[in-house]
Amino acid sequence: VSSEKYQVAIIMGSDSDMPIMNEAAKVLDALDISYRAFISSAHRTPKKTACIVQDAEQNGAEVIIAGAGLAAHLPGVIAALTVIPVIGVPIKAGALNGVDALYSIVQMPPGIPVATVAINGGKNAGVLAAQILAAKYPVVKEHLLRMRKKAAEDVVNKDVKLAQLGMAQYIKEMQ
Ligand code: RP5
Repeated sequence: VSSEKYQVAIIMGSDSDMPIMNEAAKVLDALDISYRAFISSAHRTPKKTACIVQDAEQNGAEVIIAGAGLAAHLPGVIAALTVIPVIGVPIKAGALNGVDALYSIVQMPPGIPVATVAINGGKNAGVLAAQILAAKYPVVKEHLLRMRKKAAEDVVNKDVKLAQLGMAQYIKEMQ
């Protein structure tokens, strides 16, 4: 157990999950939210997973983002060990392309929820974690509102560009 405080724990089942989980980390970085990232597997290192949850509790984590692929039990096992809200990210891997992980993560028994985002939905996991924190931290809420405004402006600007260029030229410029 470390002693550095952080607001969010990001836990992934394998380093192969990292590119997707990094999308969550990027959102937290952009919103100035502190986090610590871990690799641990519900199946391969169950005891280490329990120690990481203990680390998160002791160091003040207020949200946990957990991602795994295949028979993805990591988010559910973590949720069983704590009442810190857990956001689950089903990772696309293997023959079933993430549908196995989605079902494993979303179909939790009553009483032990995991807030499940889309397959490979790392970015939304970061945004949802921030929204949970925004209920307590006004500065996070301000950052989120600014991010939403920018996303809306981007759509408006794209529509203006489409009106100016027409579709054929717009697509050419996208390539
Ligand atoms: C899961 O198995 C991991 O979360 C990962 O998505 C998948 C494959 O793991 P590796 O074989 O790449 O380590 O436990």
